[in-house]
Amino acid sequence: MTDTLNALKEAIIVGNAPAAKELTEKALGENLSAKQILDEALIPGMAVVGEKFKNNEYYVPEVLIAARAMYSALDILRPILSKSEVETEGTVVIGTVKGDLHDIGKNLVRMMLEGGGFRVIDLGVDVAPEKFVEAVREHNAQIVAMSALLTTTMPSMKVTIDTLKNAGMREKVKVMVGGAPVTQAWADEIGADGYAPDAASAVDKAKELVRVN
Ligand code: B1M
Repeated sequence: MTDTLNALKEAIIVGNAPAAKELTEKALGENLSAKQILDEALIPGMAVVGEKFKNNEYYVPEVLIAARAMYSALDILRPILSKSEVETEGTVVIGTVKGDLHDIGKNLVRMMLEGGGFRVIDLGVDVAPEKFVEAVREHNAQIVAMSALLTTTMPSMKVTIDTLKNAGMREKVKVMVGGAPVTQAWADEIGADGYAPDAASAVDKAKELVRVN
């Protein structure tokens, strides 16, 4: 890893937003790709924050400050990651499920999907099953993408699938799920069409799903 990426990772860990912004610009100036900056500095930085939170070295305020630093870097990378050179692959409705306020991973997936050529309708966080269904109908989406970070909110994914079924729309849309506690086994159990462990593979999975539509 380069010195700049190392320093950027550190800026995320300590929650220094101005430094994160400056170092992201510096890394781009050194011709590092947006994806490399994301994969080698931002995501590993947030992973350290997660570990510290888990070990009670960090509490909620420190985590929020780190997340703010991550966003100040992401704001710079977003237009680059989202720059699409291909025709729209399809429309994806994305959101974090009901009861869940975590959105950093979901936002990364959204950005990568946009970068991969999808039109993305982002419903935000704490999205009720009915809202997903409404948005799929309104935007004629090919994929509904749900993120969950809490084991307690994962069941809302299944409720959303059931709500799609009850609305007679299950056959019209592919369902993709992800988030730290989500697994392929969970996706199979609830009858989702696809699972992706990270933002980059979410794009591959979404492309695969629209191809078999
Ligand atoms: Co929360 N939190 N949190 N938190 N938080 C976790 C998730 C936790 C694992 C921490 C811990 O205890 N070790 C734990 C969950 C335990 C569990 O259920 N098993 C937890 C808890 C308990 C809580 C609260 C209940 C704490 C409390 O209040 N007591 C509370 C719940 C609030 C709520 O949602 N109702 C809470 C609150 C918060 C903050 C608000 C402080 C903040 C969120 C800020 C925000 O998102 N705007 C926060 C954070 C930041 C975390 C940790 C530290 C980091 C999460 C993160 O952003 N990771 C997290 C610990 C951890 O994960 N190590 C933790 C970085 C992000 C890039 O990764 O989101 O996994 P991730 O996304 C990845 C992949 O999962 C995947 O791609 C992404 C990029 O590669 N992916 C998908 C994600 N969605 C996808 C969808 C796809 C495909 C792939 O297809 C549709």
